[in-house]
Amino acid sequence: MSRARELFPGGVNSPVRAFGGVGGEPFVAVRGEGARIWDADDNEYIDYVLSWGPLVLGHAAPVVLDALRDAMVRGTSFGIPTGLEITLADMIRARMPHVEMLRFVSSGTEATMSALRVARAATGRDMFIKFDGCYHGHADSFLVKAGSGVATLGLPNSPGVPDALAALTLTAPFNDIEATDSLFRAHGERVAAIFVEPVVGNAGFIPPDAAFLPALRRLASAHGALLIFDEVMTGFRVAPGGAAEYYGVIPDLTTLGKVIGGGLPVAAYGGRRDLMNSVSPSGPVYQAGTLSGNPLAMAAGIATLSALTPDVHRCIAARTRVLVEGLRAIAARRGVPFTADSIGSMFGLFFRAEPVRSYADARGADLALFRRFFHASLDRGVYLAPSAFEAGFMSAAHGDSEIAITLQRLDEALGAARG
Ligand code: KE4
Repeated sequence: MSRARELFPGGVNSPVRAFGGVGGEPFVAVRGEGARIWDADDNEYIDYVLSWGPLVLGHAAPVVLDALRDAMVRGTSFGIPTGLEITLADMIRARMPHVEMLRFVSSGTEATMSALRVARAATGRDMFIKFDGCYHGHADSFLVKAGSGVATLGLPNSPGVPDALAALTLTAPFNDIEATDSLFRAHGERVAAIFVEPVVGNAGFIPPDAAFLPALRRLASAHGALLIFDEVMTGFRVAPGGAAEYYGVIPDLTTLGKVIGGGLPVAAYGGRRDLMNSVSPSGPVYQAGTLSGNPLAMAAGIATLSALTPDVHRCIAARTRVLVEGLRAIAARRGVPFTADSIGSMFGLFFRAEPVRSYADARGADLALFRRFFHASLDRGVYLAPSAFEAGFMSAAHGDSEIAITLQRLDEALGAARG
């Protein structure tokens, strides 16, 4: 890591990888296969980070590798339309019919910044509402009370973001309908959109109250604002059709990423056709990308979504539930204040007795115990997200034996962490 620290800020190419939230040094990954990842000292870990969500089939999934081999011999990039992007777009639309038209980009940040630009252009309004602890990538407007690495490192709003721009970002606590309504009462005619992680994965795992997403839909429509679901993390994880299918709430725009690239750089934004037709070259809202729709990335995404059938999804979701129930039982037997939950193949845990409904609740959990638990788990061969403000992910490669081994190891880890 000393060479890495000489080359990259903090020795990493994305902040949360530096273990700032848990202390110590990150391991250096050299290989992944299925549910497992190995470090440079040949230590093996059962992996619940899975590259922060994309690897829903596990590491080096044979179907993905085969698709990449087939694609790469025909060339790695063209910068001109290919059939692969049409195939992947059709697969996304089949699972999310409300994504009538979309644009592929290469990161979730590009997807969310572009969706916000479309919303501001469509409404002629500059402000938007996001929720404390939600993370939508690192575009300037979103680095206000953001989650994920921003929360992990306890950063204030990032320097370099002009106050004038940050002032256009309004924030409310997640699950707080009243606070959201009062923002509209104060600024309604200036609000272009509500931007939300429909299930929060960047302040730890925080599901919405039953009434929350329907209320956001109602408030956005009532005030002429757009509802934008950031499903970069929840898409094809909380349900085959994402959070929109799971909760039956249809946003105007959706952002996607992670799973749709199967581990290669793919993201997308899309939604109502009338809105997406405003994007260049159909309309005046400019957005572009050299490697957007890259054929290798498209091939990996197609292979991943093809393998992620509803039955496979149900199987992964069921095993995720077994893990969460098992963790709850361990904490109860050991008398540790603990809450854990899962939706589909996404899960999270907090060392706190009461359910976590907001970022403030998440911050109130026992973060010191989480840090000790993280390292005790890693020492026993289980790699959880190195931050209390992240979610966990399961893959099709995590079988019953992986879950059983994980529970046994985490039971011992909790015993050690409690001291
Ligand atoms: P990227 O620009 O990192 O591809 O995507 C940004 C993004 C947008 N929206 C949501 C809901 C996201 O979760 C993310 C990125 N997630 C983090 C993990 N919490 C990526 C990991 C990292 O920052 O290294």
